[in-house]
Amino acid sequence: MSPIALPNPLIPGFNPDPSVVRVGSDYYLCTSSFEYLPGLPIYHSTDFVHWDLIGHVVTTEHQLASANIPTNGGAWAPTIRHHDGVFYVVVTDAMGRGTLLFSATDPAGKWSDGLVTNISGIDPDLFWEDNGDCFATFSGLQFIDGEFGKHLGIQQARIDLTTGQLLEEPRSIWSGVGGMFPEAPHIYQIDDWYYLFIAEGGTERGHGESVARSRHLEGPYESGPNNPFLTARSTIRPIQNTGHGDLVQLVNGDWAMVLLGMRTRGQTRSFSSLGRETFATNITWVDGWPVAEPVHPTDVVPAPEFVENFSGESISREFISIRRMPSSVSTLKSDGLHIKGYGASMSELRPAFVGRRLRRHDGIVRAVMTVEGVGGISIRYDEVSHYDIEFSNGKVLARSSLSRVVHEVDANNYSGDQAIELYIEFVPSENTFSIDGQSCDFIRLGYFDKRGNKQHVAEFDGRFLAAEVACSFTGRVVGVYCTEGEVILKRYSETA
Ligand code: 6LW
Repeated sequence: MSPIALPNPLIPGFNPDPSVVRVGSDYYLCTSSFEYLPGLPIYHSTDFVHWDLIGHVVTTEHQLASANIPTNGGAWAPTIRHHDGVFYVVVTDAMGRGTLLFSATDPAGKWSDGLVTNISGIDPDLFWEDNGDCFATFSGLQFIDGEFGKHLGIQQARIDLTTGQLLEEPRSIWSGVGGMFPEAPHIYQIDDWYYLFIAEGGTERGHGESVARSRHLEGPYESGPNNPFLTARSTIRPIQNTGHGDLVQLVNGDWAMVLLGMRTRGQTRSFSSLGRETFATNITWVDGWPVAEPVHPTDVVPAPEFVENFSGESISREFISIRRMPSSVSTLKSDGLHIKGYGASMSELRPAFVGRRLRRHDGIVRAVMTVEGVGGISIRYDEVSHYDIEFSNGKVLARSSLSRVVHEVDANNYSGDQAIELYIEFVPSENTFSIDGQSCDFIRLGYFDKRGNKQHVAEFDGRFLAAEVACSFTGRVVGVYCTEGEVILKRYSETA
């Protein structure tokens, strides 16, 4: 039987550091969310091909140190596991509360508040021995004052899940085959072996996945014969940065690994507009070692489209806000989603913003809104890297935060109480060796005039909003903001 045709990306839009667990015929997958709330999305599938967002681990600001988290910090690299009827997510709240342990009986939520563990490192994993003892395995990258950046290799210790405390001194069990930042460990027991999967080489182009095995959980671990057994480094494959994998046995008995990767455009210097997404690949076993197929893009599931008319009882689960919950800046009423500004612009840490992970490379985001005050659509990586298309006082303005460029045009007699439709459009580059062809895309910002024609206000090079250039670990997030007064958002779409 041939392995199932996996869609790649498996989950488009910024969804790095995936971890997956199968419970019967249900798969649950969790990814990193950094400073965005709700945080730690849980995706569900019954066929491993179609995935629905069913909920989030983090649905209140206090579960993470979200309100004040620096950019790059927040929810990093969760592991999701299921044991004795309980789901666990163990995760680093980087530069925040530390390494946290969440639990729930229903993976859609509600999850616990998060126990603070004494794990000193990142990328924690949980593994249970048959006698019920639980072990935490993690990357010993130190974040504590005075030791910042020191790396103790992959560490392991028994953990008490009721207190979150390690029951012994952690021991170093392996450090990979020499790539920088050995991280993202996961332990599996298969036949008579304990397998340790790790990522190494850094999450950029050198990224890869390595494996070691032992007859004993605590080691010694023997390195696999072909490490890293999965990497795209020094190749021209369209999916780069592959690594940070988590293994799962599918219902049909086959093995697959979910992992992060980046779809890039350009040539030797290429750019990834959406950041690190979730991919998957088939795994086979040769002489007791995993062999991974290189990760190829497939169109098993077409690029998604999204339309929200705000006519339901609640807004789509896909909406996220920055360092706060969407409900703290927006209220759903019969005429649309009301977003209230309080003076914070998109260059500040906690703007009044409600958006989504951008999931398409090409296409257009459109938002119909009334603006009493100042508001618009923003495409952002972080507070330093964003482009905005904004309406206020009868004018439409396009802003590039990076080059401090602002274009402003009269909006053909639109006033605040009339709905205006703003857009941000993505035009992928030709992917050739010409100067333009080496970017990832061009981003056009504008509005629809009263005859329904597009009026471009500005076009910016997309490579400045790409994972290789922006400082943050995330990807593009697009949404509607209000700096002052009130925006009433009536329709929001992301389509071809
Ligand atoms: C994640 C780690 C990593 O914890 O980036 O560089 C962190 N690698 O595995 C955030 O995604």
